[in-house]
Amino acid sequence: MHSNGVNWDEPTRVERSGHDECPILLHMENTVNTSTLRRPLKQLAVSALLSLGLSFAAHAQAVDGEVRKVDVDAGKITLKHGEIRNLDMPAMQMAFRVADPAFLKKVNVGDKVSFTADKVNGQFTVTSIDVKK
Ligand SMILES: [Cu+2]
Repeated sequence: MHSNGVNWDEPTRVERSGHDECPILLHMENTVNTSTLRRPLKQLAVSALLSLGLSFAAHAQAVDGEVRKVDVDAGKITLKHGEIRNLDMPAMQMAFRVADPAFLKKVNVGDKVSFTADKVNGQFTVTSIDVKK
């Protein structure tokens, strides 16, 4: 299941062998288990939102985080983050892809950030990020 179900590519493995192994595996399991249970609910929620004329993107909630690593070559950022409710993810440290490579230019290791994340093509992806003053 780990090799087929979820697309963790090679750069991620380097991270996992370091310090992130348990948390990432933990929330991979969570994601697999809850996605089948929650699908009907999500579809209901989507139709409800659409019928109200609200944007579907509005469900991604801003999350506090701290930048731990920026990997421009791999297009990844490692964040220590708080709970991400829209991904059913507890607080942890992990690597994300980024929706826009420009995100990696505007943050530095140690920055406190506010970001949104979603699952894009099966991969946890930062969809917006801002450094907190
Ligand atoms: Cu996480």
